[in-house]
Amino acid sequence: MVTLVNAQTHGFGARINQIGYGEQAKKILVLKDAGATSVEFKDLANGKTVLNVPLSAPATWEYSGESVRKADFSGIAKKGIYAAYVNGARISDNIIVQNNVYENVFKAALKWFYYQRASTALPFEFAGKWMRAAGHPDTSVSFYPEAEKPAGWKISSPKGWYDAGDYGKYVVNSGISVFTLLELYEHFEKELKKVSLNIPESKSQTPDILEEVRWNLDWMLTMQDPADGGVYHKLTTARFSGHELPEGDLAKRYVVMKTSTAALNFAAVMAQASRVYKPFDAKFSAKAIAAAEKAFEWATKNPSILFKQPEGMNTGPYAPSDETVQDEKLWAAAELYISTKKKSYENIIDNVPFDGQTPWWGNVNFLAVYRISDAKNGFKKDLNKKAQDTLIAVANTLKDIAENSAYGIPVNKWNFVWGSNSAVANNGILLLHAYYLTKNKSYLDAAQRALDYLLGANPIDISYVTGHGNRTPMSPHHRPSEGDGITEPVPGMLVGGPHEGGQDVKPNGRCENYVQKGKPALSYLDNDCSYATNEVAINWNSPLVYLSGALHFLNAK
Ligand code: G3I
Ligand code: 9MR
Repeated sequence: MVTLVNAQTHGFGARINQIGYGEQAKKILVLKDAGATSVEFKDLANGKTVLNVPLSAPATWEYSGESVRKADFSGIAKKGIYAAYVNGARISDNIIVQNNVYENVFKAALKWFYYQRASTALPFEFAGKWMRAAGHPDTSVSFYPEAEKPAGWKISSPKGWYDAGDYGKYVVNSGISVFTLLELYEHFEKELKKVSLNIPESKSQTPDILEEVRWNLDWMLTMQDPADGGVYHKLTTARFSGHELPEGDLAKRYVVMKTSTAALNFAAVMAQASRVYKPFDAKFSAKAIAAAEKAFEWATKNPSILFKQPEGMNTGPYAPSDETVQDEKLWAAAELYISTKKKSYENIIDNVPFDGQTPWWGNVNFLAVYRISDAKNGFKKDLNKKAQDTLIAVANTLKDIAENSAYGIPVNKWNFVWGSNSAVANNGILLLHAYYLTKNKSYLDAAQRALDYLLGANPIDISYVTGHGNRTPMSPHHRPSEGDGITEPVPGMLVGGPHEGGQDVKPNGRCENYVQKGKPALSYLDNDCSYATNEVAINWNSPLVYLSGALHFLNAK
């Protein structure tokens, strides 16, 4: 009788999805090349060999420099726990095959947004041992720099999610983060109506995912100036705080300049929210679309106000160097057209090209492609066709990489930036959109490989999600996890992931130099000093929620 092996402090060598696989999922094992040419899989319940498959010829993965071989064990399609062997020696952790295997990691990733709530205590009943006192009421927020406003100028801007490992609240990053969570609801409404997160609002008639997102939407609404519809870019302290808990961070907080990017991200998600929340709160729905149109109008009058960090402030900019607002304008116009059917919004889309960049906070063009490519949104046939062609063209590039690269992961060289794990997750979401459009399982299989990478099939041999996997990040750059005196970090957080920018490596600084030049996939450090590879963020967790949630629901179909 083979003893079931529990999680080891070290892996067995094979790179697999440490959470497991749905029964019909594509299953790929990656192994550093040591000459083996085949792999045996055993059912750990009875020690019987269930599959023997060949290993591919060795190939070098350009992002880690490793020479590896792949084995496709999709032939194992029966619920169970398995392990892989080469020449009789075990080479893999437990391989779990079961259709609901992603339920826990999906719910933990989504519940994490509750742990990010500002302006409220998180009681034990809902937060367990990561309970904490309230911080940042944000009911009396100044303007930065104060000299630009009348003496005593204040606004009340409570609630919202802390952006990341810091306590700032940022409208631009809220854009793609809120979109992604609400789009998951739009795509799996029936399933999500049954998902309880054990949050204070769980007893309401509104689905928990919508209750959680509402916490941030309510805050976003307070960031709009009722006088002119403009939207403040962020709400933060002047400088990043120390590593105390929210209750201990008492520095003055400010809103700063209105920007075109904030207004357009705001307009897009408020237009989306007006549709999604209408069956549950018609008043909020009406408020959201009015706010959306007002913000879009402000941005039309103020088309190129880009964020500029004020003197003396060092918190997040969310303003890439190559900033344009063309992508935000396209996305906002698309959402507003779907909500209002006003031709004026659709006409804007006629003149804005679709680009092929997978969406991130600095380029949301592809969010418009998702919308316009979906025939049920009612865009003109030529726009719908152009968007579908763009979606399939980019998806084919990613699918080709997943099918033919050494590790078989849909990732490009330019994805290895700060927050690279979110780029992989967003590549997976793009592939799922192509699957929805074509029903071609090869896109689903490629999306599976994106989740496999995040959950263990990577050169670091860890699951990048705290508390979910056999080996996971233990020291993320996340102030509540650093300051709460609890060894285990808050669970369900996707860390930023490897890249070779090394922005957190300073001479005599706390971060050892973890960068391996030319090997971005190896340039990662599980240490809270590394905000460039080991922080957490709402725009990183939201695509993890989408990818793990969608595959969870699709596995059940
Ligand atoms: O767009 C360029 C690309 O063209 C170029 O090839 C690439 C490599 O040089 O750089 C790209 O710009 C990078 C940009 O992210 C987009 O990837 C910048 O170098 C990089 O500095 C920038 O990092 C951002 C970081 O803040 C610093 O501003 C991250 O995306 C962003 O996620 C992160 O966000 C922070 C918030 O400011 C504060 N809260 C925590 C949060 C997560 O760390
Ligand atoms: O904690 C901050 C993190 O959220 C940001 O992503 C990062 C880069 O902007 O900055 C972190 O704050 C550090 C600051 O930049 C430099 N002094 C140390 C701060 C805490 O690590």
